[in-house]
Amino acid sequence: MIQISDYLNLDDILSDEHKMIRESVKDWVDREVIPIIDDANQKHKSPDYLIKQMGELGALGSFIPEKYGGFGLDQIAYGLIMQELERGDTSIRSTASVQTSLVMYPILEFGSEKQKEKYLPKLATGEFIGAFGLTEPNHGSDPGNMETKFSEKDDHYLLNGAKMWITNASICDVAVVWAKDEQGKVKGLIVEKGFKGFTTPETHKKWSLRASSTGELVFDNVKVPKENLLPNISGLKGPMMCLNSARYGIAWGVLGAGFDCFNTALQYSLERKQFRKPIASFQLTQKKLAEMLTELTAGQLMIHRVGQLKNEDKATPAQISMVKRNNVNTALKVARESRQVLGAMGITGEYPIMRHMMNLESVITYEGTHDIHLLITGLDITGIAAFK
Ligand code: TGC
Ligand code: FAD
Repeated sequence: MIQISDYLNLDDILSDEHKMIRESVKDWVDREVIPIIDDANQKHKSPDYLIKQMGELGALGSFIPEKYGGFGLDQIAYGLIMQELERGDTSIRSTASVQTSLVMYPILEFGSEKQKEKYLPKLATGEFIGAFGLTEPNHGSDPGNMETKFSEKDDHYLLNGAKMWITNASICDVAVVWAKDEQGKVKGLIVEKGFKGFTTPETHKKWSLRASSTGELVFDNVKVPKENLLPNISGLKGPMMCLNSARYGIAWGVLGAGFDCFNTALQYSLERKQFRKPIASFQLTQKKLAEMLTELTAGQLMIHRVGQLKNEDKATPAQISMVKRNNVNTALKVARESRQVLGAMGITGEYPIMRHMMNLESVITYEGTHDIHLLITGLDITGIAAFK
């Protein structure tokens, strides 16, 4: 079977450790994810039992220091893990993204020593499942206007409000929740399953990310112990710093989905005959295949470079926005083109393309929409914010 996923020999600039990590995640995805994932999507059911296996694999908290149960790997390794997971399904990568970049990262960066010791090791093994609450029913692209708030009361805080579209809401043990204090400053709180007044209704009937659980986080006078406030951050830059890390991982991840679509289309086009010839022999099919591989390869080059910058702590939020936007858009276009190459077969669960395509319709919206990322690039170029 022909598989092209490294046209410019980027493997030459990876270390042996990078390649070994990628191969072990790839083997796990082939063994545990591929055989069950179409059924999970068809049945709209998240395969939660895989989360502990991801912990054993090192896919949760890959760049978190070993002393907190993480694996101390670099940013390229994190990206390669995301790429292989999303080759399996976006829902699997989403869980690893949220756990690593949106839950473990803020606890590591902004948490107290006690919080790090309490939560990080259990999040790394998958014993705890995490969620990240920023988006609200009335505030998606403009989280700065959030309405969820907390006030001080004796030895605790009282939290009120609601978050919506939250990955793993209904199965989470801990949620990092962003809310405004009495002075209107955005702060992070760790809310645990079982706190009175904290409910997590599931969102049903999605046509995208059907193997991922999505829901709400609802806070009705929830008493949050004062020790659960993240002490070392104040302001919207807290959640935005988490998003920089998650958006970076997404820009790698979607290439996994994109290459899976491309390789499926390539293989099918070599085997499928019409007019007594393989459809791969027609110029219009070759145009599709050549353009898909060119765009995916350009995306790989971009994210490898941003990964190098990130390893040196030099990647800017705007550079990450550019590559998130570009690579998600590329993967989605590749999925749509690949679907056409397969004709009617492309709409079935026999092949992964339609599933990836539907998933990528979420990815182009979450973690900042396609247009918001364009406006972030526009702001970086001109110095003028066009989104307000
Ligand atoms: P603005 O006035 O520009 O900034 C407010 C403060 O935040 C700082 N900041 C950043 N800091 C670090 N990294 C970034 N990327 C930052 N962006 C902004 C900024 O410097 C400022 O700091 P300070 O100290 O001066 O106060 O904020 P704004 O209200 O104008 O909004 C800007 C905008 C639109 C770019 C931003 O809010 C945005 O990116 N909106 C999109 C929202 C979003 O991405 N939501 C994602 C929710 S989580 C999710 O989708 C998870 S999906 C998970 C999965 O399943 O994989
Ligand atoms: P809106 O902000 O209402 O935008 C609607 C449209 O208006 C978009 O096209 C947008 O680009 C456009 N628009 C908005 N403002 C402007 C402007 N100034 N200029 C030009 N156009 C503009 N959030 C979390 O906090 N945690 C999660 O775990 C999480 N998981 C998610 C999982 C899934 C499956 C999905 C679909 C979403 C998830 N989200 C999560 C929410 C996601 O981050 C938001 O959906 C996203 O930020 C966009 O917000 P919105 O849907 O409210 O769209």
